[in-house]
Amino acid sequence: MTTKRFRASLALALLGPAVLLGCNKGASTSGAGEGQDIRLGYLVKQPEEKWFQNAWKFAQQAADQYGFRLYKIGAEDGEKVLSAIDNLASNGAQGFVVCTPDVKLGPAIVAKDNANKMKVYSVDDQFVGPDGQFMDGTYMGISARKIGEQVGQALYDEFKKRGWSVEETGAMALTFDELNTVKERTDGAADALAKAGFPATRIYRGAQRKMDVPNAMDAAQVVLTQHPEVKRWLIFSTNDEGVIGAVRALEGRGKSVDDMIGIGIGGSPFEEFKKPKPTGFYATVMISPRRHGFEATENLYKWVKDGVEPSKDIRTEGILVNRENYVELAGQEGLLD
Ligand code: FCA
Repeated sequence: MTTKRFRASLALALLGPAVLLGCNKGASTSGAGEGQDIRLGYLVKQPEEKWFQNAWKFAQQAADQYGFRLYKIGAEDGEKVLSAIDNLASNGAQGFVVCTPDVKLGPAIVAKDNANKMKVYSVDDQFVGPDGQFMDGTYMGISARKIGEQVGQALYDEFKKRGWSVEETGAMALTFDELNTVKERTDGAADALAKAGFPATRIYRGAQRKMDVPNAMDAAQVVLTQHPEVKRWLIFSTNDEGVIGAVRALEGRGKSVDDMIGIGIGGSPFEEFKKPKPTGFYATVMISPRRHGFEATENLYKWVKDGVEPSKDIRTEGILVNRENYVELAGQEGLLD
């Protein structure tokens, strides 16, 4: 046994009685200082993305409130996730929240947790087993299809409001179908648009390789090159970054705010809303990094400390925000600091 591992085992051994003590006291106790010996991780697949930075911010608030130590780790690929779990174990962590860079890593992550006796709470991207099915485990995700439908309906409403003709309008869907939460979002948006009356045949899909702005720009360029006949665009994607990428690609081709309506998912494009003149980024369905950050970490903390297992599958909701109401609505969520 390495010295590090020995120390980790020692920390766990010392922690045992504290956990039992917490059990006797029940789930509601969280007196200051009680959580001193608890150490948790929060691993994210894309640390440069605002969504994950906000989730970390709120997770840290939970750590400050309950007095546990939080390790925030960027884990962009499989190797980094697995070595991060080993490092957490060496540091005496008892569990972690994770948005995995690849859902197929689920079995490997769970095997490592079991070996290290850590609790794992997956968020956003749900682990998939070797049979292609979701794995049984503790998970908090967004209500992906419903949120996608909100996007599609809002796009249609704005399309009607502007009085655009169907003949000159196309819808661009930038997707990443390998990831279920993302496919559900874009399928939901496409279905809602079609149900509202927009022709499904005028919805054009582009595949992203990664869910960030540069990859969305590339995917958008492909769609735009394939459809030079389209004058005006409705845009939806996996997240805000996807829509911003498409908006920038259209701007690069000389299109203006009057030629596009983009609606994201996330709730972080406030730089777009702050610009003195509106851009093609018309609105976003704001999801809750507070819940995925604070609440998931708080649930994990109580699970470790009191043995209170969280609900296995929590789906969070979204709300549509735009330039007019984001200050109030995002402010209430603590997203403007
Ligand atoms: C996925 C996406 C992120 C965010 C999150 C809730 O992980 O990649 O951008 O939307 O779901």
